[in-house]
Amino acid sequence: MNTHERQVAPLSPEQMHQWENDGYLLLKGVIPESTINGVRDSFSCVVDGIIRQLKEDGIIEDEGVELPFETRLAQVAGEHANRFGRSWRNQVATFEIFDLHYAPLLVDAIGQLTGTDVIGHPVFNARPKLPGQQLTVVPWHQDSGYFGTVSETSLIPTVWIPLVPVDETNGCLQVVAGSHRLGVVDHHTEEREGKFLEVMDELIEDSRIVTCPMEVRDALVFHNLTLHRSLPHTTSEIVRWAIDIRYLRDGDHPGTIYWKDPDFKWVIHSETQHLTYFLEWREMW
Ligand SMILES: O=C(O)CCC(=O)C(=O)O
Repeated sequence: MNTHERQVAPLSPEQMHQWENDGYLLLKGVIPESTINGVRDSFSCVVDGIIRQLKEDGIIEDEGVELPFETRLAQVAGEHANRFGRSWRNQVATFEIFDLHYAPLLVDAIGQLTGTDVIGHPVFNARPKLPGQQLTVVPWHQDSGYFGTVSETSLIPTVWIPLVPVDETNGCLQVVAGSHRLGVVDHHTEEREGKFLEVMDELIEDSRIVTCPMEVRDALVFHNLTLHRSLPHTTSEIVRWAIDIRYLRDGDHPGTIYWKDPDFKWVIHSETQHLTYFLEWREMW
């Protein structure tokens, strides 16, 4: 299938109702396996680079080339992985990540949620969360906390996609159902190692917290105003690999994070607008 074609698989009235009421939606099995494998390959290249660097610096000896993607970064780099940041973007601005945004069932769902042509947003993050690592434990926040108050009226759906099965023991996400109706709330920088933005605990309504265990190929879609966090990774040597990507309702303001050319528009699906080529997208990094 051409990457710009899509099947039409509408969300059910119940799913639309859940999106409007709760500000999130768990879509089961919507990412093709081949697409997931492409994303893993992109991340694997970064892991290769990190491990090569640690070897050159004399920090490790064995590069663990025989180890699987799921465990290699934790087993070989361990705590030295912190040096390479809490998430990655430019390092993984590859065709495979571009292509992930075109997963047909996801594009259908986003088109239905926004009610417009499907437009991509410049923010995505590769998120390796290592066992026992504090740096990557993300506290309660709204993505609009990062995008500024201008995003209060914009719709910028986030799609969070794990590359390994996740649950409450290895860093799955939690959302606060209905919190997208709060508007943009105050955020401050946390004291902990990650230095992420966080909101005051008083804003979290315990009875509305939903824990989201997920399988590989699932996608969690949430509103840019929905409060969410990721839990600590307390088990096994498997890295909690995930990626979050974003879309934009056509015509809305993307918030305070722009493309290199602020007039650039990443058109993913449209009957009338020019569809963006990979090389046009790549030039914006
Ligand atoms: O992957 C994580 O640990 C956190 C993800 C997140 O907070 C986000 O995508 O906004």
